[in-house]
Amino acid sequence: MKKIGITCYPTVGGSGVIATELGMLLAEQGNEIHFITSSLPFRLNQIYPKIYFHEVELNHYPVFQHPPYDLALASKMAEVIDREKLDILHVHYAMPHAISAILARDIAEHDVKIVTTLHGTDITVLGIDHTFKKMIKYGIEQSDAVTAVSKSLVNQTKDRLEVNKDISVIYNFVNEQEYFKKEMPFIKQQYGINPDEKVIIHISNFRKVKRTEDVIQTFYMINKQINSKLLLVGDGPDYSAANELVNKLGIANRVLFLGKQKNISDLLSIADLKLLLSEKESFGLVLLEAMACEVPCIGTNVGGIPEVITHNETGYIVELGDRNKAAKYAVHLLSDADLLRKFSRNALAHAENYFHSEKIVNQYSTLYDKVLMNQ
Ligand code: GMT
Repeated sequence: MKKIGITCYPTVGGSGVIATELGMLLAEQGNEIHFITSSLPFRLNQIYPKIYFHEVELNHYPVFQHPPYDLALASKMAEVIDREKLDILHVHYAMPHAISAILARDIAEHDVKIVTTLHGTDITVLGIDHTFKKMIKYGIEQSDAVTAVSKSLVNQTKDRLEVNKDISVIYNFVNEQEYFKKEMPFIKQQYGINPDEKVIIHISNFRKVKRTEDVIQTFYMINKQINSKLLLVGDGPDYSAANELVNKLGIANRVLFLGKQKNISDLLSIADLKLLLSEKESFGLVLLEAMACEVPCIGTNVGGIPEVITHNETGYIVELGDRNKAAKYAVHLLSDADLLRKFSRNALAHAENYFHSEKIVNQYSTLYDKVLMNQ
């Protein structure tokens, strides 16, 4: 049994989900888990006997223009390391979590090992910002072990930050108890989707990097040939621009803006195809969620996406911005029932074979053992 601290952005997309699910599965294996976060991770919505939550409180002192989150986090981490005698502190995101963890390790009296997982945005966005480049490099090099969620992210980290550190690839996973295809014909009905209409889905935080415009323009072309509906799930900065574009193209009766949703696997269960046409994506957890629900995916040849989608087997890969090709592949797949069934089966099999939660959690456990043996 190990005592493991976990820090993540509890409410932020895939990285928060992975960190929380990992904590829950490690607890099921008998480990004691201590979440050190600014709020309760959103998936921790019931009592788990081996899981503890330590809230990082931000006090607003009049002398500070901004409350110092990173320092409050480091201080809470040091307190929990010493009181709970943590063996491992696993932080998600180098910036700022690894930096806070390193400071906490220096402050604490108890010996703790730091494992950092890179999820992408800190390298692909912050890593090119010179203000933070050295800081992120420091966070990575001073960690006891570092993982990244795809090979592509390892290469980008090494190229952009010139880090002198082994970085292991540990892919993302989904909770298979939650992500599986369910029979949900009534959901189609509730949304006014006819049984013979194909459903295409896009799920994201509608940041610029997600290229929502490409998704809508691709759907516009698909819809000319296939009787279909587009579900847009999530919310973010480009949401209203997406709405305007849909109206401009005259397809408002074909596109459903669903905003943020909780039961993503229910929505995936009525989908035939998923589109993720991002310009930056270190993994694309939503692709794996789709595959686990038997939904083939079309994604761009960007970051870790080609490590998740196998071209021509579980979906298709297109060059960034190539909406014509994406639409062509989609029409080809959606108009051939046998091919669609085959791709759906392949998608599930691929998710199970390469990204099964048990396999991935064991990889993290093995890494923790290795780090602890080196002390
Ligand atoms: O993509 C985002 O904006 C959210 C961000 C996050 O913190 O969840 O996603 C990053 O981590 C995910 C989990 O590992 C990956 O699936 C996403 O691809 C990655 N996003 C980017 O690299 C842009």
